[in-house]
Amino acid sequence: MNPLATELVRDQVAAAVEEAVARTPVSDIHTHLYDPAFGKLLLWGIDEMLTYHYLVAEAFRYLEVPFEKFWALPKARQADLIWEQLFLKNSPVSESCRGVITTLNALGLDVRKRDLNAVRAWFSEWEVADYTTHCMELANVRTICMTNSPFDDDERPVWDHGFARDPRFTAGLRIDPLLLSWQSTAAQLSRWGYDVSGDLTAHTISEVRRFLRTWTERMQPRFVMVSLSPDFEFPGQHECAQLIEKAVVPHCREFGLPFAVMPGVVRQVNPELRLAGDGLGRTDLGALQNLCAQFPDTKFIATVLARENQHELCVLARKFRNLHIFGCWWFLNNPSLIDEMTRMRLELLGLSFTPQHSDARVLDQLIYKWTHSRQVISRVLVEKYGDLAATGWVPSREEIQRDVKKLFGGAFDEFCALSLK
Ligand code: FIX
Ligand code: ZN
Repeated sequence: MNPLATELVRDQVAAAVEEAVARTPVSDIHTHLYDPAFGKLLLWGIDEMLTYHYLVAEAFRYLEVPFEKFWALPKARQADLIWEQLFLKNSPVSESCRGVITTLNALGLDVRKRDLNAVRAWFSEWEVADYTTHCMELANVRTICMTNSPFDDDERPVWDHGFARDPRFTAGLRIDPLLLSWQSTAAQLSRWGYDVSGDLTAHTISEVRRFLRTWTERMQPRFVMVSLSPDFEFPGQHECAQLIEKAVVPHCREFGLPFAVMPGVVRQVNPELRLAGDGLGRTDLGALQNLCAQFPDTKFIATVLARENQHELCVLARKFRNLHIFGCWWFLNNPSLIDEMTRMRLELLGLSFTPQHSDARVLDQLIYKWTHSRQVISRVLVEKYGDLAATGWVPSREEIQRDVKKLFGGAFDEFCALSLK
């Protein structure tokens, strides 16, 4: 093709990609949001956005208030302090701060005024049910996967009591305490009527499986999920590895559910920051490789927290069709890193991965997390399709739409439906 024709084709391809990325609804496969039936557990509104733990960590870069004094304040006063430091005294250029502004702007608020009380007044007019639909429409999110823990004392009673499910919210059965602090969890399971002992005897394992079965039947989750520290080992004699091998993997196989692993988090590096106090470390992905190799008929989905692990994670996914990788998790959810990771994943895995999840903890964050991610994903795809088009393989609008659907949930659904027999 001559250079002018190439340029024209690139423009057409770019327009088709931008349209497909903007218009394709996304299935958000990992969030900390809740079906509105969970009441106060579904966080939303300006004060929740401002006190998001990402912003708390950033505010303490500037704040001179002692930690205990900050935590003793009512949420609105904490939000005032964060607003003052991160938005008024400094420009909100960080990704989390920009996110608040993107969200307010998309909601139609005039951010130029920098008037927090006017923003609060606007939010006070909303009912949560309508607002949920409004945010999902603005973010163009089709389904939201929750993080559901039977060990959460606020959440468990809602499941015990039962509720009419909102079909837009799917569940993810989260089991960190079971795998990461077995001794105290065993005591908890005993109190709930499971006949378990501290030792992982065959009987205890069968009771753990009964626990997993009960909660799987109750929640109907899309997967069973755990976050892991960077030094997680598999196989091993440690309780975590033993429980994975003897209870979780067989359970996932029985129910045809993927086991979602999220290695790399170092919890409570600075406990004074509470939820904002977690850090990260580089994981030895040999453990994940062993899981995939030892259980070829079990599905694993993975997102890993350290940037340094991303290339080897892609290579691992090339080796194991029972591994699906997803998202740019937490400290990776920044445009420069989403760009780098999405590029690398497309180059190594084609369309067989899920580029992003939101990890939203506050409903409104769906808007910015997906707006920002869509911008980056679109930019990377424009380049990739443009390079293809230059060879003469010009992707049609339909092909682009098909591919974007895969990236926004289709590939994940296909992976879940895949037969590994
Ligand atoms: O473990 C997780 O699912 C993490 O995403 C959270 O614990 C973390 O606090 C978070 O919100 C990250 O985005
Ligand atoms: Zn999360």
